[in-house]
Amino acid sequence: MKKILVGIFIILFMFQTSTFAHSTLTKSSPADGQIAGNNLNELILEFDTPIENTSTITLISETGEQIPVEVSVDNNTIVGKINAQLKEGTYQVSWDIVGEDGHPINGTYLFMVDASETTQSPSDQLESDSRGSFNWMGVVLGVIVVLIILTLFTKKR
Ligand SMILES: [Cu+2]
Repeated sequence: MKKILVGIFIILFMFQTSTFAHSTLTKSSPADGQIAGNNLNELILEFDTPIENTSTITLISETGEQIPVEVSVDNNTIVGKINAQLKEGTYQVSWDIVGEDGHPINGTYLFMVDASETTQSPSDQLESDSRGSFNWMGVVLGVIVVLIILTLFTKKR
C-alpha cells in the first residue's frame, strides 16, 4: 500500500512539473544579438508550447520610438510584420504571451540593424535551419542502414 502511494505521488509530481512548466521562447528571427539588414520585414518568435492568440510583441527603437508591427499568432509562433523600413540602430523586441498553462510570461531581447548587411528573410532562415537538421538526420539514418545491410551480408556468408 505504501509503495502504491509513493508511486502515485511520483507520477503526480512528474505530471505536474510537465503540465505546469512555463512556456518559453525557444527560437527567434532575428535572434538575440543578431545583426540584421535593413531589408528586415518580419519578426518570428517560436515558443516551446502553443500560446494564446492574445499574445503579442512590440518593437522599440533605440530612441524609444515604437515601430508598428502587424502581429499574428499561429499555434506556438508569433509573426510580426514590419511595414516600414528600419533605420540603422539597436532595437528591442518585447514579447508578452499567455502560455499553454495560462500563465502570462514576458521577456525582451535586442537585435541590431546594419544597412550594409543583407539578411535572408526570417522564414527562409528558419526553413534552412530545419532543412539542415533534416539532412543531417538523413545522413545518420543512411549510415545506420548501410551498417545493418553490411552486418546481414557478412553474417550470411
Ligand atoms: Cu506557467
